Amino acid sequence: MKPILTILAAIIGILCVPSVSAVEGKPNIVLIFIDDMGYADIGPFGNKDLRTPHLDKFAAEGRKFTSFYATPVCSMSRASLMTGCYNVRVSIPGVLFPNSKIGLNPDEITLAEIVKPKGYATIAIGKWHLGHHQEFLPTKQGFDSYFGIPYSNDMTLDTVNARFAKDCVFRDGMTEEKARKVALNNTVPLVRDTEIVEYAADQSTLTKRYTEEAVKFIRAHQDGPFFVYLPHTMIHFPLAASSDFKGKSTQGLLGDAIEEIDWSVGQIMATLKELKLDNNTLVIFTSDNGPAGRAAPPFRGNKTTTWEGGVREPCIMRWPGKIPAGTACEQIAGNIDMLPTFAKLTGGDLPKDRVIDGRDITPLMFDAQPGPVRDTQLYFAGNSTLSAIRQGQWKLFLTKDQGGGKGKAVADTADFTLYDLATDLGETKDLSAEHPEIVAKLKSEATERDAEIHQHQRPAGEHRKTQ
Ligand SMILES: [Ca+2]
Repeated sequence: MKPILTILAAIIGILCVPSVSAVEGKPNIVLIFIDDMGYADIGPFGNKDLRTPHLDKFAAEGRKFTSFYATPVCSMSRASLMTGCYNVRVSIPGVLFPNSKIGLNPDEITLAEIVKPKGYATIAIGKWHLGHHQEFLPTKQGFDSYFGIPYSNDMTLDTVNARFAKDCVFRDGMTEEKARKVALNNTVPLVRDTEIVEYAADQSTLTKRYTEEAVKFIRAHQDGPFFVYLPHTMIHFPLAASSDFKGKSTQGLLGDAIEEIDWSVGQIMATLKELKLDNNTLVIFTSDNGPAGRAAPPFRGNKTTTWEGGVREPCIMRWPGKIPAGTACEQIAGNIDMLPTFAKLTGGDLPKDRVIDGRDITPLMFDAQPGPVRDTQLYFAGNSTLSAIRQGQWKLFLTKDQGGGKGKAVADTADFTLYDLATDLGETKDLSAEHPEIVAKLKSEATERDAEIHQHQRPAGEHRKTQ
């Protein structure tokens, strides 16, 4: 009798276990997205010179992703992150500028629009870079509010379309009249929701102010659920740090800015802990592309390139009790997977009327020894040419120029180069001559996938009028 009772009890037990979401509710999500941070810029990914104690702790309490992909430059990376699609599919080029007439199409479904119908409070704080015109701003893409700069911090003002708030703070002798006359580089507007509240933005205090804004939002929405998207302006050039950090690191302003980012992470973690939100909050930390003008060891290349150094990013995820602490995952993943993953975590609906390229990577987050979720990564260059493809350990370059700006697909298979990322992370040894069958297979796969994306390409949003 006893074994039967035990089995019956086990079956009843299984039937009575409520679903994860019913037990824990919907998790809060904080997504910290750094600009131009390289793989080895922080302690958990090999930096020995800078002090990143909060990120070190973050990694010790969470899981590192060592094959986490973005794209070579800014806007295309944010397009992938927000839509779960390759940038080419949603027609967002490498980088948008203050004179760009396009933005992410308002018809695209963003991360915020996945979670919002599920009751999430949403905010975007930092660099948007998916269209600066009114109709493309974060508040038109599912975010309840926005505070930040609309594009990169080395850019300037759209002098025609700038919309200043009544109480806009003009700094350094600037006036609205002057601002509209001359567009100066490295002077960018600071926007709240849809209006400019400070011009030119004081960049030295942006990391600090973004952090304060995030902490304030978390406190105000502690009953949850909430989604904080925090795409920092740093560490894109021109570098800046507040007086508390300036001159304090061993690597100049770059190190100062990185150490201030680490402080920012610490502030957010401390707030979650204080409010006892730790166990119900997923925190993700990653970057939009490789480092600018610097190396990204152990990889080859950096920002703008499709070498691993340009696109493989540091990434850490932490959710105590859910994500195994102090672990690493080497399976292919990337910011393109966030949308389906967020849908899974929040009970959100994935759009059914369009193709989504990313995959739900929750198994990579939660399983002890996860197998691959997707085995293929496409590497689009800044000019939207398909530059390379990775399947498993093999990466095939389809262009001669990995710089990203000028690379045109080469027609002749003899020009392709093949690297084994399992044994050659630095992409030093071309093995195409040794493995013609792998070259042929990957070429065929890349051609097919590239054609499918172009066939099901969706338009960018077009700015039609001066507002
Ligand atoms: Ca960037």
